[in-house]
Amino acid sequence: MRIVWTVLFVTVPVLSIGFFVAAPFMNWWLPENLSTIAGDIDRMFYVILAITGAIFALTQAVLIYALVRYSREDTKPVYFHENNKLEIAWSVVPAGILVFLAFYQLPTWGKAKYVTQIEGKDARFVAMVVGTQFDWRVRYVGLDGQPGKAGVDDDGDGVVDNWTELGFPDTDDVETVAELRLPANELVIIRLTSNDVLHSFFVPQFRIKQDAVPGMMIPVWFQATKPGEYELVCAELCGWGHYRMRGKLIVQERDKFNRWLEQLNAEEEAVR
Ligand SMILES: [Cu+2]
Repeated sequence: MRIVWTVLFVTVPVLSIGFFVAAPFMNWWLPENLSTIAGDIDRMFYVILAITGAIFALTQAVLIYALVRYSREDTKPVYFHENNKLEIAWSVVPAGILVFLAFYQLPTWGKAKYVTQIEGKDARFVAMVVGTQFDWRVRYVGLDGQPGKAGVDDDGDGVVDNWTELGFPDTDDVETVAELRLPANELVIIRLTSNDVLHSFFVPQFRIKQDAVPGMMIPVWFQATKPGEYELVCAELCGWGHYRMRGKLIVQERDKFNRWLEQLNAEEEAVR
């Protein structure tokens, strides 16, 4: 029996480390890095992985040393209570690491989340994305580049519609479901909200994950670096149909994107 447990306990860590080492070569590691922010996020990930990895290796080494050194049957255990030096050390060292990480991540967090980062930059508002049980509804600014008909009070409430309200009034804007198209190599802004419960807008290749919150219009910006078709998923358990709340994110060159927008506008115009 002893041998079974020994083999089991040795196999698990050996396999874990084996898979970890093999992962980058087998394409099981991080998805391709396809936005301008992704490099910063990955750097954070690797710094944290290095710290936790080093601590893991150290604690395992101490554990194995103790197992081997004190497993002889003639060793007598020693019991003692409190060890101030040890307790101070294992409180101060992790606290120091956490404080370091808190400051180290600030520039990346700021770049990804603070609106001041894109003020004055050529960032274009492309679409509003509404999480709905269980779909992503996307509404693009139309050919005029403005939400709603530029300067028109779409819903008659005395305010020029700027999409701060939900609802889909009749405008030159176009809509899609479960498909978000964006131009490549441009800093784009989408506004994210939800119709019902919390959802989370997640595009692994762009390292973008942002909650969609009912009643809030949250700006999300990024610059996609490669045209292609990617998966857009909901990363928040939002109800029974959560599993099917996935969409396509299609990144295209600007002229192709504009042509698609024109075509969709013509199609939607025909049924208005
Ligand atoms: Cu969802």
